[in-house]
Amino acid sequence: MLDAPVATKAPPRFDWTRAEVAALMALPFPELIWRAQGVHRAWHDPTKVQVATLLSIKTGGCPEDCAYCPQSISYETGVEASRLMDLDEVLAAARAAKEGGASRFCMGAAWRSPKDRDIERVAAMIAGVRDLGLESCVTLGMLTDRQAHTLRDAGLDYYNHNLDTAPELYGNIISTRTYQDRLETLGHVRDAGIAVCCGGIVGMGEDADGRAGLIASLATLPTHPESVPINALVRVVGTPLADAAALDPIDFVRVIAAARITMPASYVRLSAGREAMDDATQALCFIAGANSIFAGERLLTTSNVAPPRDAALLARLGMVPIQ
Ligand code: SAM
Ligand code: DTB
Ligand code: SF4
Repeated sequence: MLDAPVATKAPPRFDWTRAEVAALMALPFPELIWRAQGVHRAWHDPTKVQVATLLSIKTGGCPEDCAYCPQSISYETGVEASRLMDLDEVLAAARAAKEGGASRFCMGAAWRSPKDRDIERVAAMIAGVRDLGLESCVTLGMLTDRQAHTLRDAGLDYYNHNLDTAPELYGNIISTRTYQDRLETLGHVRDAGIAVCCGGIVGMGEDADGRAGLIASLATLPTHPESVPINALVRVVGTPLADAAALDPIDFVRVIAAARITMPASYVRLSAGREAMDDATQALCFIAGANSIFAGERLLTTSNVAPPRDAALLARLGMVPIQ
């Protein structure tokens, strides 16, 4: 287990077993980081980080019951439901994100699945974002094959749809859809030729084996997601997971390292939960192979790291955004 070569670009594997991922994650921390660094440096420039900005284009009132989510109608979280934003407002936010240094603009909607008329409106947003010279990503819930093609025709670069947790834990977190539903949408997105952004959330009460199950599920998809967001649960008052025990930061870094090793070509995104992390933990995540972040005052409904703190951290680490 300990004698992996450093900085060789071995072809990605798609046959990771959960036991292998669990064993990787359980390595002595210096050994795990050494392996993750070897893979990271073979595939990526370790000084560069991709910066994406998020906008909630349709907030709250979601009929799904995801136990972590402040936007579900099932929970009293104080998030006010709103309708789909107008094109002009969305493009103004995209322009501001670009001026703030973002290279990708991600739009999220609190839908179980979009209606066809919603897809037409989102397609116009995607085209507008592309015209600004930004990459686009949307997350709209479950898609049909036809809807995925419409989004691709509008120029969509990435679709975000997370597996969220290990297959056997999914039913504890969400009762209104299945793991198989998620896999089907991911298949439609992939078949339409859109790059896949797919990851999960840790710190929802799962154990190390559950975290290994999530990473093994992602790393055994027929093609690795081009982007793998690893979210640390943002514990929102009113959701069933408001009082979940905080995850040990070292265990979080272990998940990042396992994602990096098993999905070498992918962007591994240090996603939600950064605001509650100290700078040293974030630095360890970058060392373990994270090379993408969400920047900006807000995630979707919750707050994010203040931009000056991000700028100061990247400067201290000598890291620069990918343009
Ligand atoms: N409704 C769509 C869906 O679920 O696919 C798109 C929006 S949904 C808010 C996007 C992702 O945000 C979820 O899959 C989940 O991984 C993440 N997320 C939501 N609430 C979160 C929280 N409290 N902490 C961390 N991640 C969260
Ligand atoms: C993802 O994996 N994380 C982002 C993005 N994809 C859409 C969303 C995080 C949301 C955190 C809770 C909120 O702000 O509502
Ligand atoms: Fe709805 Fe997405 Fe939140 Fe689940 S995660 S409640 S599907 S907005």
